[in-house]
Amino acid sequence: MYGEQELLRAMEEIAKECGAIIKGAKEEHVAATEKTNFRDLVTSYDVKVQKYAVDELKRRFPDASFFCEEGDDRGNLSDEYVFVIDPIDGTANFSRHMNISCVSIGCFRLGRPYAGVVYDPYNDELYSAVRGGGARLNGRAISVTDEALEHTLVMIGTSPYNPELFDRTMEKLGYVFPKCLDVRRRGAAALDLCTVAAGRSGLFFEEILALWDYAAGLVILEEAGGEAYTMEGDPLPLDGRKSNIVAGSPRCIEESGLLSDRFK
Ligand code: 2AM
Ligand code: CA
Repeated sequence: MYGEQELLRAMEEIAKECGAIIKGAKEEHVAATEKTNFRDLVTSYDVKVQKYAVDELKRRFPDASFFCEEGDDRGNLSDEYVFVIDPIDGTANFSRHMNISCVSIGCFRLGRPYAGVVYDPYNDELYSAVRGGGARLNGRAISVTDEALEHTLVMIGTSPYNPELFDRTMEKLGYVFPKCLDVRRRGAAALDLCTVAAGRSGLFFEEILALWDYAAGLVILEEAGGEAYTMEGDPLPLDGRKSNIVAGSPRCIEESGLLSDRFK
């Protein structure tokens, strides 16, 4: 068993190093290669950052398993410790120098999300949480907003790899837009979850995400008093299946009506 603070500090240090690698690519031309389709991208930096994170975590926690976006490092999620890693969340942004990307490192313990660290190198913002210990942004405690939905910004994702889901996204967007301050679409789901956790946005939804997109952000969000569900109102799957997501403060989720029968 690893100490909770030892684990969290290591994840934070490694995420910051990963962030330095991501930010260091700023001036270079970063070629993107297509994976499953023309919107599903990988760059040499995704691979490089993931290798750094995995090597460093393996060195410090030799018994841990891994479940990572790039390559086929998909360990058994019910192992005692499993690091769930998205080396660059927001790869399309990264390859276009949009400066809206982050590294996301989650840790499952015996099949449950246990700790999470998300680092945004462009704003030097480090989000972290361990189960039961609250959520922090650069060391300061954060919590979801208690404002009404109409006073909050709503983050959305457009599930670019699955264009067949676009109409559903637009339907929900059309339903929520009149009820909120405005809508934002940034293209980095882990960062969107943390933005909700920090109270900067009240709600986030997207039609399809992978475990590595939400493993870390889920712990941070829940430790900040937020909630996340599938669009059917169930807990998010923790077995590696992709899922849709509605995440927010309890009040904003309720006021959005996204979990009502209308969308079932
Ligand atoms: P990525 O940048 O790591 O690929 C964009 O809508 C956001 O959702 C990004 O965080 C992107 O992750 C993720 N995303 C979009 N479509 C996805 C899919 N089909 N599977 C997994 N993640 C997806
Ligand atoms: Ca990614």
